[in-house]
Amino acid sequence: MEKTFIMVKPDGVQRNLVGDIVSRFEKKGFKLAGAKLMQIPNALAEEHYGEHKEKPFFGELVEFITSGPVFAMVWEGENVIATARQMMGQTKPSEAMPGTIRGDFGLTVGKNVVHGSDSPDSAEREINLFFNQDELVSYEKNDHNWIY
Ligand code: DAT
Ligand code: MG
Repeated sequence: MEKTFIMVKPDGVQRNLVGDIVSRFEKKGFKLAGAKLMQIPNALAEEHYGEHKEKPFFGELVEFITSGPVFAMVWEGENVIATARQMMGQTKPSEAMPGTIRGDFGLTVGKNVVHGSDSPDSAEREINLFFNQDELVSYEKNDHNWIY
């Protein structure tokens, strides 16, 4: 089953949105495969956001994502990568639809509450960056046959 990397950013943790965000993915029917509260070291932040290294906002982005604890998660399910991006909403909260995480909780592009992998390649890369294999749990859930 497909997996994706989702992270509540420091603003989301400070604003007490971890529970709501976890709840949205749970209720949708996705399965949690791993989760941890962590402080991102600078090197990991730079690697995670490596694709944006040349952008003018890179320094600000690294500073923000390392500014406080994040809640890192791996979620599993059919089409979870694309569906999670839909549930997050557009990068700019002003363009994110109501009902999405960013649409409901964000006001600025810098502090947009949540990160989610944007493709199968980045999901694999980001899961491996943030989680060791032994931190991911493979298990069966009783609601499986009510969702699939
Ligand atoms: P996303 O997080 O939706 O995948 P992205 O990969 O383009 O968006 O950018 C990563 C993060 O960088 C984004 O969540 C917020 C920040 N960011 C993007 N564009 C920005 C901009 N123009 N000014 C400031 N921060 C920006
Ligand atoms: Mg991105």
